[in-house]
Amino acid sequence: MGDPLLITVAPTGAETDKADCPALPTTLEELVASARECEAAGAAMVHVHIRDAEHRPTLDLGRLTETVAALRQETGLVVQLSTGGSVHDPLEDRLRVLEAAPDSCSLTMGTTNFGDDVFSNPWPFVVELHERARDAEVVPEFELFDLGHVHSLHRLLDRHGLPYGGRVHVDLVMGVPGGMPGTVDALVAAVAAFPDAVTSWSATGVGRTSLPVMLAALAKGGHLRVGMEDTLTLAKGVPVTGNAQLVERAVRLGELAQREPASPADARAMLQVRA
Ligand code: KMH
Ligand code: ZN
Repeated sequence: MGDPLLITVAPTGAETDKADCPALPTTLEELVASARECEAAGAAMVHVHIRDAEHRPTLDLGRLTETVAALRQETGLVVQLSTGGSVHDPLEDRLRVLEAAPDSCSLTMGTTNFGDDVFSNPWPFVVELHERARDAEVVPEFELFDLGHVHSLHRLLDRHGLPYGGRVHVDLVMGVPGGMPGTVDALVAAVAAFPDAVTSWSATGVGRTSLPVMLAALAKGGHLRVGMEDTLTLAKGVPVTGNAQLVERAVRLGELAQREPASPADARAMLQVRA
């Protein structure tokens, strides 16, 4: 067997409307239930976006804090809060996500076109988030949407040092319209250009790029992120009915690649999250 396979589940995201996808976990109860199912299926980390009472994306600090507490109470998963939020969230609100004291936070390495929108990550914001996360002892997951973001990661680590815990975990988010494509070639190019400081990485392919990106990541020895934030169909015309389905598929692919799912304890050690 190869190294344990870290499976991160991103169950909700900020882009899909509940009305269009009733199975999307948008309430706290639905999120916790989905996270429990995903942990049982083999996930070790959860990447969290939350919604308000009308199922709209929110970065409300009270709700975020309550969500972290509930996920800690009901699961053993490493809890990663999104600092990306939705494309409409102000930068200051995104920085304040750290005050909810998650184990981990996402940290996107630059601005990218995002469909018809712009996902804004100006350099001073990236640096501020990196430094605030280190001060708060929160382990970042560096989100790379584009090949240029790989080089921004070099620049960040060279000029501003390693994150809390000393490990550098990266997630390639591929196939977003406006970012790098979800192809084997793009994945190989990104991994080849990683800074030496990178200690672990995962990949996620949005939409129909989900499967090719998973297969390429496994072939390159990476980890996987799956979930309804990124993928709403299992195949053309076959809707996902719940996040655990996507985790189960990742586990099956991992087993074919001779990788057993990492436990949450394995993930905590791998990422060096705060005890
Ligand atoms: N919702 C996207 C605009 C992250 O979570 O950090 C940003 C996103 C990345 O999902
Ligand atoms: Zn996200």
